[in-house]
Amino acid sequence: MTTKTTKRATKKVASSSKTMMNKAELKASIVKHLHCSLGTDENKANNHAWWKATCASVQEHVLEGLRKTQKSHYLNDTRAVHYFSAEFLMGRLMSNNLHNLGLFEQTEKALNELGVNLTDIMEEEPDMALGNGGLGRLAACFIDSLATLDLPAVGYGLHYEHGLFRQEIQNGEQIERPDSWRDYGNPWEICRPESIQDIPLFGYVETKYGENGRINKEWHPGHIVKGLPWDIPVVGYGGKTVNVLRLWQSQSSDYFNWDVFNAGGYVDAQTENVQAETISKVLYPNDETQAGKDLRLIQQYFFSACSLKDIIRRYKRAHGDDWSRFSEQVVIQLNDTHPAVAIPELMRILIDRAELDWDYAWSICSKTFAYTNHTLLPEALEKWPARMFERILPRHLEIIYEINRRFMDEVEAVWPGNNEIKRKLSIIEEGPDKMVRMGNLSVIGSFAVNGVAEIHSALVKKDLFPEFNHMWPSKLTNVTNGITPRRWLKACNPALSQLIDGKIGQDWPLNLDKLKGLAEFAEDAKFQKQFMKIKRDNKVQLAKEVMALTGVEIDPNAIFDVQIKRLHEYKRQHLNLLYIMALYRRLLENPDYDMHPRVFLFGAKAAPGYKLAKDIIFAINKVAEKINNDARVNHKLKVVFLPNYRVSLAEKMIPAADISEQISTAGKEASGTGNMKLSLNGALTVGTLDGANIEIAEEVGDENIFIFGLTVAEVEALDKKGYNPFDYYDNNRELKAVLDWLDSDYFTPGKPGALSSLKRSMLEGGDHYKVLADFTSYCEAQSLADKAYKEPERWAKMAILNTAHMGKFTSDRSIKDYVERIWKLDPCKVE
Ligand code: GPQ
Repeated sequence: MTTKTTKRATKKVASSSKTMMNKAELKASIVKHLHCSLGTDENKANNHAWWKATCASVQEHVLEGLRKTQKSHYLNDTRAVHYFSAEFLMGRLMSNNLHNLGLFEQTEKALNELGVNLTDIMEEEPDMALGNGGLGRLAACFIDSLATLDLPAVGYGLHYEHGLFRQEIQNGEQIERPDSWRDYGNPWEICRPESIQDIPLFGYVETKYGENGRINKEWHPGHIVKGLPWDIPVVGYGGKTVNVLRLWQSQSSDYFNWDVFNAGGYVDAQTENVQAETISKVLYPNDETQAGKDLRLIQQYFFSACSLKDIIRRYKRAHGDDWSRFSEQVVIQLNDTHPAVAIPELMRILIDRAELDWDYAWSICSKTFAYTNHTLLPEALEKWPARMFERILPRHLEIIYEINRRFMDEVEAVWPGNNEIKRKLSIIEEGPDKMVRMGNLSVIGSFAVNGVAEIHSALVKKDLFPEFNHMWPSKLTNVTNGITPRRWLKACNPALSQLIDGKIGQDWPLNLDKLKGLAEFAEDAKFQKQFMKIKRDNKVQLAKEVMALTGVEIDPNAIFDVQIKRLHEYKRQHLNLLYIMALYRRLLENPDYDMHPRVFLFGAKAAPGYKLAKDIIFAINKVAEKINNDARVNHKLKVVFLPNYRVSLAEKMIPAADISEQISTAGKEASGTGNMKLSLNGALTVGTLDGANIEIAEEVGDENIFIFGLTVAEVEALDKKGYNPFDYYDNNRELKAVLDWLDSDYFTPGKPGALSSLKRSMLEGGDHYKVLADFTSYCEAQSLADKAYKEPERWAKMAILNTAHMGKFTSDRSIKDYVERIWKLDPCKVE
């Protein structure tokens, strides 16, 4: 049975490359680009030139696919989803594009014959790091799946000149350096000056009384900035549909309205004079905190307004001024609240420009938008001071007030006379400084709202938006996140992919449920050996990388225990650190302490202004330094902090991981997606019952995952009762000892107290994230993991079953859920 599938799949994958280019043609094309696009030749070319020439050659196919796709979508007048996101964490594109076009092996061979190594030249590509973490990477996985499933879709975002900062570690501390990903050009993107948009900002609103009693509002903007689109083609797996990620760059338009200035529209010309080019200069490196900066709101408005104009231009080309079909053709997904200002912007266009009446405009608008919530953390829920909003977007604030006024009438109808509920649901937060709540605006202005994992969506309904859920019971829903198996297994773990191909056929990247077929080999000794040999080879590879990056030698026979994600207290890297310190103590007290050697690997960036997060990075590095240089223990224990964690580094770490740390406080991690990537690559999770961990546990079975810690309900109960971290500190000798250790100068010789802020946050600070409460249970789970690793067959079986049961977490499934529950889209095949 399996051979049959293999054959069919081989045919499918091969056919896409056959219609493209054979090896000889590829060689000729790459050399042609080396000569004609780069002006160099085979003797002189370095890896960078080869990389660029290869990109140019691949891009020929990509653009052909793009042209055909756009034509198809146009001719079929398709309904399309427009994914609005302030972040797209794309990483590198070469390997992905080659795999999706079915050209990877051919290209590898062609280059080989030219004396060039594909793996080496792929290292030349800078990551497109236009995002912070999970939210941005989710957007990237989603556009991969949308193209793969032949769904008409456009990703819309910002063309940041500088992506997420490059992290250096100096003396254990994080130093931020600018990320200049485009310094030497980006061979994948296409500039589209023909689609430039003008975006107004600032100024004032004039009220005009028209004929037939209609009151018209006219916004006299103070500035206009230009939005220049850059298109990044997004190649679906199989290479048929090529969608577009359209990113806007801001440019000065030299438009300055003297009229407005003279009319007193400027309160303070100085503060309003935002330099146009700065709008798309930098990505805000705050993950899940709200930066109260003018520029951030301007960025959000800028890309939302550019994108809406772009959508409307395309719609009008087919439907003229007939707005009746707009929401049939257009659905806009708001990736968190960052683009929520698109809601009043569409209302403004419909009322002020198209002169529709309010009710009609609102009926269109509220059928167009859908909103994804990615967090329950109160500090991440965006709010803008109304005064600032008014200064930057005066007309939009008026519209928001009107949306709110009408909405308050609806609330009144449901809860007559209940001012408390009104206060809570209002888009405007009352107080000395009125605030605009973007979350409430998003829920009110959208026809669907989703959380990103079952538990998260349940908590969105129960705790975050219970009244909205009461008013519109079917509006709130769940779509569990997913990851693209093309990048996160096929491309990043080629050896494992080939092993899987040989067992179950080659079509699992499109049908991830097929991985279930591996389960029958979970106890097969030969398969276990092959599976674990690949894991070991990947670990050898990573060990080399670790040596090159940090100079630390690690043993591939040790357990590779990996925690990779943004640095945040709720993600609890410091819980991991306390456990490492506890192991260190145990080994010092008892050199024969029984444990399998373990290497703890971290990758994490901290928001530059997040002091404690940076302190945690410092502490990890200082503890690592001490342990790695302590001959008494370092045959059993090593700690590595890999600098500048990013997509391309994740692609090297994930295939080599044995243990996946997913240890957030229950209720705090909306979903997590790294958890899925690691498990897919055969790492076992040590995790809490939080976010998608819960669904991972359901899929792999309790016996193939190490669950520990308080549940959401237990966290709630503890909070209710009153949580006191000293209860744990005073009653656990080991915990007390490691916490006190942080106060000494053991890890920071001559500088006692250099790590004390961690301890303080977990004691006097109240231990907001319950690190101490979960410590004992975490240690127990880790011991169980250690014990399991000492039984190689059992471990191999568990690892295989993790890979086998990740089918649910393909982003193709997430996208199908969105299509079915929210977007109602039809695929459009491209011939
Ligand atoms: N997430 Cl609000 C981010 O990466 N950045 C953010 O600003 C917010 C959420 C993450 C979230 O923490 C993860 O649990 C999710 O898996 C991820 O979004 C994608 O939904």
